[in-house]
Amino acid sequence: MKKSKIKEMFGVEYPIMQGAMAWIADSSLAAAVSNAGGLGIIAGGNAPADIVKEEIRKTKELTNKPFGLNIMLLSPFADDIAKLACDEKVAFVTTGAGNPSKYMEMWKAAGIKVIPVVPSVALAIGMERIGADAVIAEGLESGGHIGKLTTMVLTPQVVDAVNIPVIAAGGIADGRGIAAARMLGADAVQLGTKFLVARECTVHEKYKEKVLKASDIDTVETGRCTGHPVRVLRNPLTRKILKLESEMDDKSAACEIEKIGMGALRLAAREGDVINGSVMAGQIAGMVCKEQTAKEMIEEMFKQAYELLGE
Ligand code: TUI
Repeated sequence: MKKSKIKEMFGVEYPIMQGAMAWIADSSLAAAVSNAGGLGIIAGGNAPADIVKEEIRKTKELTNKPFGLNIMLLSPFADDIAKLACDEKVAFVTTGAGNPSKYMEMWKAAGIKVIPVVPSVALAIGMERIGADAVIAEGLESGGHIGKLTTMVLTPQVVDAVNIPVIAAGGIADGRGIAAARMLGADAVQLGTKFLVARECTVHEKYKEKVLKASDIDTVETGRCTGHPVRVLRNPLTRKILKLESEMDDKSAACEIEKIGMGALRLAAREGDVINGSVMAGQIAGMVCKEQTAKEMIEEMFKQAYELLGE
């Protein structure tokens, strides 16, 4: 892991990216991760371009290290945020929840590195063909919107299928997970749930508390019927959604659940309503038990990973 193409690509100390968590991953967290030697990311989420631009400007004030911008492709503002990446010349973009092909030419022309999240081998191959610089193989252990394969299964298959670096995501929160990802052929890792409880993460304290207290079996998957399933921590909202899903036909349930959607994430992340809000987190939440700075997290995890890997 001491040798990593992602490290070389961006000139950073550690092959680790912070997950792009909508309503959560802002300038404070992104700059902290980049200043600690990793790669911070600002999440565009569903926010309009002027808000995201402000976060990019703040991040530039807080760090002179490279950082990225995530474009959530289901956002009504995805086109604007995609263009913003070029205007602001961020070091790289990551994409989620869809196929970013239509933006590729524009990003490449602007000299921006492009790193899409891929839930399958087919999409990984397609992304490499149109010029992606790396891909993120994100397993269903992750929080938020998820695909159908686990990190353990997806990572090595994507690694075998493409020649660009593969970043493993989903279910990683310590040095053992990082070392395991390396064994699967990953060049780097991406962690979201772990960074939720970083001291620099501005998510509501009640959200942090819920992650810190979670056990191994506390996440559930909701919204399969909408075509955009999400992993969240179990709470009264998820009970309501799961009931809708079991009682209604897929189409009517999807309609109801879509209405609850993004608003619920904002409610939990910003207002701290962890009863009626959507507390997105990965299955590894059970192992995320202490608040630390992003720097402490990264240094502790890599010390362990390098020991295990004998590096
Ligand atoms: O995007 C994520 N995680 C997210 S997005 C999000 S906001 C949201 N909230 C409610 C419903 C939907 C979104 C919260 N968490 N992770 C990356 C990711 N991308 N996971 C899975 C995918 C994905 C799925 C299908 C990427 C590409 C894809 O391609 C389909 C196609 O069009 O080929």
